[in-house]
Amino acid sequence: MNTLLINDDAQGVRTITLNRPEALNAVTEEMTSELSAALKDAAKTKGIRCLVLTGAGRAFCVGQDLKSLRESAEKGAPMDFAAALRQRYNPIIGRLADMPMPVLAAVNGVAAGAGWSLALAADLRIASDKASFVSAFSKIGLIPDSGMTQTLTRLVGPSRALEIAWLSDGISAELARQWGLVNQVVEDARLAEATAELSRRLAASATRALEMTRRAVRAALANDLSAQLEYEAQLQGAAGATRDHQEGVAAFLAKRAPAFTGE
Ligand code: LHQ
Repeated sequence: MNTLLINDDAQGVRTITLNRPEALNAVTEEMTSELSAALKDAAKTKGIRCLVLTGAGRAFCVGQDLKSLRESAEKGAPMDFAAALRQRYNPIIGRLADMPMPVLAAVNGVAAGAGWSLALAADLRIASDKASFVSAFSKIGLIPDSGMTQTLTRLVGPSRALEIAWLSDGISAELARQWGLVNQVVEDARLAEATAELSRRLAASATRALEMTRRAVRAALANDLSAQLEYEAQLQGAAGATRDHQEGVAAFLAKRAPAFTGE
């Protein structure tokens, strides 16, 4: 992996670090291909119970590398945007949304363009107080992509989503927290520690129930009440058949901490 660093800890947390700090982790073809492969691998590797996505250096990720975009145009092979999204960016967003474990974005610095879309595709976001968020697309005559028109709209509603997208003003970590765009803001020096704390807590949980909870919460945005009640019944049928459910009940009755295994 040239553009990513991948690290596993003993608690079941895998951290994928976007690693082109000299270019603020701008996204290249190599990065989308490596990230796609890394997500595929994380999804099928037993024992990974929380995935953390973060960036090396002062940025989280600034989206498509505009320098490489211009270079391809100058070489007479301009990027086909629709194809780039369909073949490279969208599969990454789809994979992130369907990971079998919680996905946490640890936003260490600026997140712009599709870099912000990546953070929005995570389940939860923890941000350094030095992080900031900027849609940026409008400044180069594009529309928000890589899921942002949906993820952003669902978090803040259509009017604020349009304000953010049209104006592309930088949003501080604290304002992002107030608007529900990030779950936690911590002092920059504490980001690694706070991320480890939260990700390990998630990794120690009943992983399959967390994944099914995500499915239910997502479905709730589209379902009416009776469809949602039925979906909950189906998912609870599956959750009730897990080993972790047995362990949770046994631990409760024995007044001890549960030892969930993710099964
Ligand atoms: C960059 C970039 C960058 C290259 C900063 N590329 N060098 C995908 C495919 C198909 C179709 C289209 O859509 C997409 C998805 C997309 O993501 S499109 C949106 C792409 N991203 C942007 O438009 C963000 C552009 N960058 C910015 O607005 C600012 O740089 C931000 C707000 C991120 C950071 O601002 P500052 O902290 O003030 O830093 P800076 O602007 O001074 O940038 C530092 C360097 O990083 C600078 O290079 P230099 O050689 O002068 O030091 C920038 O050119 C470079 N850089 N973003 N995306």
